[in-house]
Amino acid sequence: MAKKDNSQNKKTEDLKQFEKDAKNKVMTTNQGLKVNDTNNSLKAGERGSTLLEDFLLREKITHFDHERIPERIVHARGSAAHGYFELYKSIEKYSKAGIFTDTNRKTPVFVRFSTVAGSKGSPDLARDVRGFAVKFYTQEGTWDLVGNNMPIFFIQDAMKFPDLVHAVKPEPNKEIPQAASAHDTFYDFVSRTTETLHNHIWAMSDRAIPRSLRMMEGFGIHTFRLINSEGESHFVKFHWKPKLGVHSVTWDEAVKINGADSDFHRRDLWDAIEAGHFPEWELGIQIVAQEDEHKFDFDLLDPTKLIPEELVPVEIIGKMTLNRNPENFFAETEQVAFLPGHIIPGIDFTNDPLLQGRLFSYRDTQLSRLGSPNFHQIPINRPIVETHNNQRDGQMQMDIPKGQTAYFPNSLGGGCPHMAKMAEGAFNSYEERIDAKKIRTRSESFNDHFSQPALFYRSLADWEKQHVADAYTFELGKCKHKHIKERMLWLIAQINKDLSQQVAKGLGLKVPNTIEQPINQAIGADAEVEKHQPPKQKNYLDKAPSLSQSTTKFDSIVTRKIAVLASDGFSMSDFIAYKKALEKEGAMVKIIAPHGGTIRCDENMEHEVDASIMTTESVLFDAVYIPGGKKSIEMLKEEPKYIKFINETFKHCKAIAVDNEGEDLLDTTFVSKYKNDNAIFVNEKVNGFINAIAKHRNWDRMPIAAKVPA
Ligand code: HDD
Repeated sequence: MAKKDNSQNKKTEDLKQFEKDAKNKVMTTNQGLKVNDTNNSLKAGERGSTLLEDFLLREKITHFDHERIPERIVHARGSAAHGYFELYKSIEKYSKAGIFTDTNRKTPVFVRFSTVAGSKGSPDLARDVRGFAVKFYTQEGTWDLVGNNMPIFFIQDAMKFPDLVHAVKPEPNKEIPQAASAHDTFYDFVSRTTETLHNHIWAMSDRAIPRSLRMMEGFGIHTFRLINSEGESHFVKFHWKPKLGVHSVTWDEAVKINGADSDFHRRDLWDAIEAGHFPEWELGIQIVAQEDEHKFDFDLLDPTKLIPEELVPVEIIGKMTLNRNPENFFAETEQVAFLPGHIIPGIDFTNDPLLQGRLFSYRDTQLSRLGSPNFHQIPINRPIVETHNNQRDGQMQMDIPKGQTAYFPNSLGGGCPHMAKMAEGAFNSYEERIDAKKIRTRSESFNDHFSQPALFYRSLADWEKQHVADAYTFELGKCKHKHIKERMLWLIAQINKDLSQQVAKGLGLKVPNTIEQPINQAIGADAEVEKHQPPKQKNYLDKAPSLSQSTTKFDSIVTRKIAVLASDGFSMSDFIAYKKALEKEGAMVKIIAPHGGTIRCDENMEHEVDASIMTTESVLFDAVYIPGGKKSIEMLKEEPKYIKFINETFKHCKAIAVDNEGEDLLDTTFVSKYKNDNAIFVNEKVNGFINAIAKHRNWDRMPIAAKVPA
C-alpha cells in the first residue's frame, strides 16, 4: 500500500493558498512587524508595572482571549480527514449529478466523524450514535451528506429535536453526566416518546461502541430523491459500507479505553492515514420507484424506519478513500460547516419532516458558531467552483466583490451575475404536486413504533442480543426513578418479552402488566392518543440478517494492533516468525516490555520497546502474542500487570497466541483452564492466530469470559 498520498485534487490545491508554514521564517505581529522578544512585557523598570502602551502584549493576549468559538450544540467531539470519491458506474437513469454519472472524476471530500452528546473534550468511547458527515466538493457546487452510523433517527419531526437533545445532554441543574445517555432525563423522555425506541435499541447495540471510525457504516438516513435528466424522480437511501467490515468493542472495554486513551478513535484514524492504510467505504444506494412510494408497511418519509436490504438491495456505485489528515484541527475540523441544505442538481429532498427542519437548523447554527454569514468563505468551506451573487458585507468578508452593483436586475453591471439557464446546469426543485391543508399534526402512517425495533432485535446474533440486554440493564441501572425504569421495561416488552425479563432481572424489578396512558406523549394535546398506542406489530420480515454485525466482513487484519509481551531474553525465532507473518497481512506489531527504551532478544539484538506495561492497557490492542524465552517469561511473571493484561484480553474474547515458555506465563492466568478455546493458540502456526484476529472476537467464549475477575 502507498505510504502517504500526496496527490493533489482541486480542493487540496485550493486549500494550499491559505496554508502558512513558519519554517525558517522570522516571527512577526499580525501587521508584519518583526518581533524581537515574545517572552517579556514592556515594563516601567525591571521590576515595575506593565505599560498600557505594550501593543505586542495586547495583540498576543487579545487574540488568545478570543481563540475559542462555541462548540457544536451536538456532535461537538469530532475528527476529520480529507479524501476523494470515485464512481464505479454511472447511474444516469436515476440521477443527472456529475458525481453520479462521470466515472472519470475524483471528487474531493472532507469527512467529519463525531459523537453526539459529549462536549468537545469528551472521551471517544461513549455509548452514542456516531456522526458521519461527508462534504463533496463537486464541480457543480458542494454537496453535504450529513448522516450517522445508524440508519434511523430518534424522532420523526424536527420540532422534537431540542427536547431530545435537552433530555440526553447533562442534566441542567448539575451538568451531569458527561457524554452518557444513562440518566433519568433521557429515559424519562424516551419512555414517553415511543418513536425513539428504534434508534434507541440500535444505541444499545454494539453499533454504539465501534472498534474504529474506519469500521462503521454510514447512512444518509432520510429518503432523498435522485433526479435524472428527464426530470424524473426516484427515492433513494444512501449507505456507506466500510471495506474493513463493521466491528465493535465490548462495553467493559469501552469504559476502560476511555480511561486508557480517551482519544482512541481520533488517534486510530490519524495513525491509519499517516501509516498509509487509507480508510475506504463503498457508497451504496437503495432505489425505490416513485410509483412504489406507498408499497411498504412503513412510510418512506418516516426517518425512524429503514428499508431492510432484504426488501430493497443496496447497489454499490462507488468508493470513498480518506488519504490525508488535516493540517490544522481548528481551521479545518472545527470550522467545517455541514448543511443538509447543500445539494446539487440531480439530488433533491423529500418531505421527511425531520429533514425539512434540518434544512433550517444547520445554517442557523453556523451563524452563532462561526459568527458570520460569510462562513462559506472559510477555506475548508469554500466550494471548488467560483461563486458570484449579490450577497454582500457582513463580519469577516474575505472576498473583494468588484463593481457598482449588488442587485438584480441591473444594467449598470451589465446584468451580471446573470442567472443560469437550466441547460447550463442550474438547480431547480423537483416539481412535486402539492394539494394540501395547512395542518400541524403527525401522519398516521408514522404510528408503528415497534415493528422495526423488534425486527432489529430478532435479526441479531445471540452474542449481540446479550450485549443489548447488558446495555439496557446498565443504562436503566443508572436511573434513579423506579417509575421511569418500569415504563421502559413495559416498552421493551413490546419489542421482546425475553429481553425485557432479562433486563428486569438485572434491575431487580418486575415487568409491569400495564403502564399509565398515554404511551406516546410526544404528540399534540388534541391528538387521538389511541392511534398512537403500540399497534399490532407488523411482521413483514422474519429476520434481516444485514442488520447484524455477524454478517459483516471478517477477511482482513489490516491495521489490527497486536501486543507482543516480552522482556530481555525473548526468543527471536518465535518472535520474528509471528512478526513477519502479521505485518505481511497489514497488522501492527507492538512490543510491550516491563520498561521503556529497548530490550535484548536471546540473539543479543536490541529491539525498540513500543510501550512499557505501565503506560498501556490490553484494551488498546486486538490480540496478544507471547514469544518464548525463559529469562523473558520469568521477568514478565514478576509483573502482575501482565497477568491482568492477559486476563482482560481473554475476557474481551480476543485471540491469544503463545510459543514455548510463553505457555508458562499463560498458565499463571485465568486462561490456563481454557487453552482449548478456539482463539487460544499454544505452539501453533501463525495462520490460525491470523484467522482468529480477522474474525475480530471469539464470541463463543462469552459465558466463560464473563467469569474473568478483571
Ligand atoms: Fe444534526 C450537527 C447528523 C438531525 C441539528 N448533525 C450534526 C452533525 C451530524 C448530524 C453528523 C455534525 C456535523 C459536523 O460534523 O459538523 N442530525 C444528524 C442526523 C440527523 C440529525 C443524521 C437525523 C437524521 N440535527 C438533526 C435535527 C436537527 C439537527 C432534526 C435540528 C432540527 N445537527 C443539528 C445542529 C448541528 C448538527 C444543531 C450542530 C452543529 C452543526 O449542526 O453544525 O444544527
